[in-house]
Amino acid sequence: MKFRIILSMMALVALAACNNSGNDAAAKKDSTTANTSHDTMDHKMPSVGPEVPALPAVPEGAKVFFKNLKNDQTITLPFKIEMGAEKITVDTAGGPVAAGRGHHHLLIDGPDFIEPGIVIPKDSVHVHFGKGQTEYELKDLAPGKHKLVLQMGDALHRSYGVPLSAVVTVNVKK
Ligand SMILES: [Cu+2]
Repeated sequence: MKFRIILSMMALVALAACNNSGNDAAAKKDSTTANTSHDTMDHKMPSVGPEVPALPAVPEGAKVFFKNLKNDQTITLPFKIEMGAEKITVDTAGGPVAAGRGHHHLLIDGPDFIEPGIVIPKDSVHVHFGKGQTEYELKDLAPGKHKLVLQMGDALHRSYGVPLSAVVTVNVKK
């Protein structure tokens, strides 16, 4: 009688152990599946539209302009360019995308503007003012005619297009 009880108890323990290991395996499998799908989501996120806020609309009447440059002006280097903005707040880059805010970019001898929503390149002829600067000292430019374009972009460096651009041609004196 005693022996039988012990046997059946052992069987129960074995069963329980078996069930437990089975649950563990199932749990492991579940978490693996969850991790995999999470990873996949993470990888997909940057390219998925809804995660990136839309380019804010340009406020009515907003504009950017060169405060101290007129078309065909002759300048000597170094020259401190003053960048103006009206009805749009000059902000730093990298923060949340917000309507009515942006930062200046100077395009040297490039296009007249950058298509709205396009991320402005960053190199020696596409200067970003992501700290919210409104002045820039122009130093290295060969003598002669050059096109300077002011282009405002949002926190993600996406161009606001024609409405927030300004073009001047300057003549750098020898
Ligand atoms: Cu920028």
